[in-house]
Amino acid sequence: MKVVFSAHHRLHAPRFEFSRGGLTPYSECPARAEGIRAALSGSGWADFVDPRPHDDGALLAVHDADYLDFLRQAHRAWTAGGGCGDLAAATFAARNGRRPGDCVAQIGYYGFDTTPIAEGTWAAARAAADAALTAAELVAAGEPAAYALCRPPGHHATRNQLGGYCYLNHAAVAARWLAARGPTAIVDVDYHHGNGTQEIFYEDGRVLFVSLHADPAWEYPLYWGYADETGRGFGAGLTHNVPLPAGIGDDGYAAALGGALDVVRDFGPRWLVVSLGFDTYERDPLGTFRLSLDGLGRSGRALAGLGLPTLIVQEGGYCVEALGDLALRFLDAFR
Ligand code: OKP
Ligand code: ZN
Repeated sequence: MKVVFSAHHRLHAPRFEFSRGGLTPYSECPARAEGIRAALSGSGWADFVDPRPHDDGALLAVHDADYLDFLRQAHRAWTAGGGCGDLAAATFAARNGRRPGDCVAQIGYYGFDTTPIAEGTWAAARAAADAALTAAELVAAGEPAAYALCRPPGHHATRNQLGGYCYLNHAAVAARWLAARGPTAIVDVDYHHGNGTQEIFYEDGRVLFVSLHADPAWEYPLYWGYADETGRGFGAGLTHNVPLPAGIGDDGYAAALGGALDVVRDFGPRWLVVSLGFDTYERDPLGTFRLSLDGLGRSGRALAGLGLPTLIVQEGGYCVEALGDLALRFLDAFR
């Protein structure tokens, strides 16, 4: 299987996140992608490919130009103004507030939580978007499946806001590119709701968005992901959210995924994009689900069973020592 990976992810290494009223070490760390890369390198079947550089065209089909400009230069402006370390928001723009000029004000305008911008954030996110686009091109050219080992993740990033460790929405950029070549289904199996992806395609009639996730009534991202969010306009009926209870195990999850995949079959897409998170795993430090390694394998087989050309995009998963095994088990189903 083609695996698209860029070492540029290592340039993105924020030191802290704001959590439970204080600073804690950043969970979305470089060791995550390195663990997956190392496991796949030893697999004998992963065929590593460098991302091809793309211009901003495919990004601009998803994100606002002023948001991309902000991401590109924010850390530079922060440092030039005397800031040190990561740039993070402590104040957020009121919904009707103006677009400010200062970088500290802008991160509270271009974000919905305290996700920081580190020195190498833009380079890493840009390389991850290139990885997802390269993998999409491989699938469009006839590969049955391709895996973009993206880091940072992307599914919380909206058209114009960062959040939840995400800056550019790689799955959305690739899905919009594929959707120009035929109807596209996105299945998001990260533990958290993919609010950015949902927002981007909410009125899009060419893209089905189906997400299984922890109930937003008590879990991040907290304000989106309810079952009654179903799309609007051309996209009416093309958003399908399945909030799940804490503690759900392999059998409960498989049943929910089976129902979600029936929705995909009814839509009849030409392409499948999987937003893949391993934070559903029983030992994940952020999650509350109880999926085993075998449960992740079952999810892989169920998704492969759709029989569609498939782009797999890495999102979350924070049990660093298990990520390699989880990726091997899940991806094995697609080759
Ligand atoms: C990203 B992905 C406070 C708790 C909220 C944000 C979780 C982002 C998950 N630190 N943290 O969907 O795996
Ligand atoms: Zn997640």
